[in-house]
Amino acid sequence: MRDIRVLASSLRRSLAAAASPHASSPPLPAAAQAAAANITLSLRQAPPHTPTQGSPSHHQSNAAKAAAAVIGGSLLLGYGAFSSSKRPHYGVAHCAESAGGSGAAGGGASISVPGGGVDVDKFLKEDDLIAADVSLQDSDVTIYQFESCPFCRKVRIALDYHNIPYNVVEVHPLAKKEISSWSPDYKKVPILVIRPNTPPSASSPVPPSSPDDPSAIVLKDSKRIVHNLVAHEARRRESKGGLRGGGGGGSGKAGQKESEAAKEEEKKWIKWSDDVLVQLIVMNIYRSLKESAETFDYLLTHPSFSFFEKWGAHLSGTLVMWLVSKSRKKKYKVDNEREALYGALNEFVEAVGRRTFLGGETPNEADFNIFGILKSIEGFRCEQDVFQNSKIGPWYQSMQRVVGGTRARNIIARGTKEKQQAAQTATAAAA
Ligand SMILES: N[C@@H](CCC(=O)N[C@@H](CS)C(=O)NCC(=O)O)C(=O)O
Repeated sequence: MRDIRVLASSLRRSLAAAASPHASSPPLPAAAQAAAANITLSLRQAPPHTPTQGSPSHHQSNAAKAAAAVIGGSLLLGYGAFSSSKRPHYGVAHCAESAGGSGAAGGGASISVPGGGVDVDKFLKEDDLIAADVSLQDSDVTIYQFESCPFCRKVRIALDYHNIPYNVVEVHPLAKKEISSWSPDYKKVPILVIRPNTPPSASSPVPPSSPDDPSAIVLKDSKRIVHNLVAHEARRRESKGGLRGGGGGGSGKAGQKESEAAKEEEKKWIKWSDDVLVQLIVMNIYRSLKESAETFDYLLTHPSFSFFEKWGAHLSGTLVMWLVSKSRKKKYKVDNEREALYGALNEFVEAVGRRTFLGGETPNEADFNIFGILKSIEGFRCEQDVFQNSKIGPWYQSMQRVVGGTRARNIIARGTKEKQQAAQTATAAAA
């Protein structure tokens, strides 16, 4: 019931705002009627048009567009989220990727993972997708992302840790126009585009002209991207005579065995991060309409999108992901999503044991993946709860310390300044 009230008030706010972004509004019923008359199922091709501010037709069509965006978006997204396993491409249903593939679920699976989970080996097969002579610190590196996407944060964390400066392009979760022209077949984020040994473009990054653009290395899927970044940087360090980080293992046969065991352990927890942790995060950050709206609030303050793009995606995303969270709970047989999340994190902490990181003295890929996923809920209610109720704090702080600040050149922090400050204070206090 409370959920319905939150959605109703959110919709009311949106319609009222749509009717009157700057000036006085037409009466709501007229706006709603206009909306009903103008509903189209596609948000993608809203014609660019700039009617004179303040004219009644401007207000009416604004309201109509916003409402059409919400309803049309919800239908599209609902379809995207609940249809077959070939789902996808209606993006606010983001981060709802079902586990699929083969192999046993990863370590510490505190929820049962139907279908065996993600086939990690597939993504970890190649580690040389970035040529050895590429200095990422001197290249033009761009991540195409959604701000609250856990998969995207994994990549940003790996870039930050390795001191690789990068640009961020925020992709609109419905239209995805930022990637659709050059990545027609893969419409998920993150995508990392590297222009080797090229000074970064000063303002807006240049997208590759096509997926096969020979001047760019285009990497897809967070696990593959993190794997290649970590392997590439380790090789570069080694070739300069430095130490290879993570993994553990000494010399000789015993050392080899130890390092094989460490690799297996790392792989197991990478798999767990997608099979278990991401699923639990999705269930938690969208568990009520209020928390679901909080997750999409970044859209409302993001300067890249128009008013309609913001509200259309915010409202439809809030609704659809709330429904997705409910269906995930059922599918994974989770009674209490918060308790399941605390339990899962505690299992990971237990596996880390007396080490600083799962990788030992330095983080390994599993540490990056897990930390990235948790970073995606920064400032959210869920993050505060996690710090207060699980044992993840010390490991999290160690990760924060070694990863350091962001190397993104153009990061747009979430929310208004006041909201960001409040979230930072709350997070610092809780941690
Ligand atoms: N296996 C992919 C999953 C990426 C993914 O599902 N990304 C979501 C955002 S959290 C997405 O782009 N969804 C849009 C869609 O499915 O169309 C990875 O690890 O990168």
